[in-house]
Amino acid sequence: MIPRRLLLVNGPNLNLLGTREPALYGSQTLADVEALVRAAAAGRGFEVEAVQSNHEGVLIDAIHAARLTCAGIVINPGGLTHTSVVLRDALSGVALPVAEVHISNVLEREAFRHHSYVADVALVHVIGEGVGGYATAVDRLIDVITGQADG
Ligand code: CA2
Repeated sequence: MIPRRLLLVNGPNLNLLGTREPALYGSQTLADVEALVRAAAAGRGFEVEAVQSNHEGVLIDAIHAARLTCAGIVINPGGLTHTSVVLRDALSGVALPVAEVHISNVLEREAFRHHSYVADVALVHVIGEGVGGYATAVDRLIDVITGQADG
């Protein structure tokens, strides 16, 4: 039986959401993001466990712990997107379906943000849709988990 639970992972600096840089990241807080994700998941009968950390190892431990308790992972790795082989290895190691989310459109920003170490281990990518993109990612990930995805 697949657990009806998702892990939501937010990487470094995303605890600052809603406090600075509203033009890039909007005015909603991390608590707002977590509430949005819980509501989107609840609408599909899923619970959410949420973690945000500024420490790579904390994120990796949470991903490993999800292996037996969650059916999928929604992750905004923050700046680790562009730097972290170890985060990518953790995601690929647990072999759960992954949705990668970016609030801003990284493809229209600096060149160093164009490459994602997570992109090819994720099945769902939602980029540049603002905070609302997390809800889209939840829906599309649950489609994958429940076998409703059309590819
Ligand atoms: O667009 C995204 O969601 C990013 O993952 C956000 C990261 C950035 O390094 C990625 O390239 C794209 C940065 C998160 C920092 O969040 C802040 C929020 C408010 C104020 C300051 C930082």
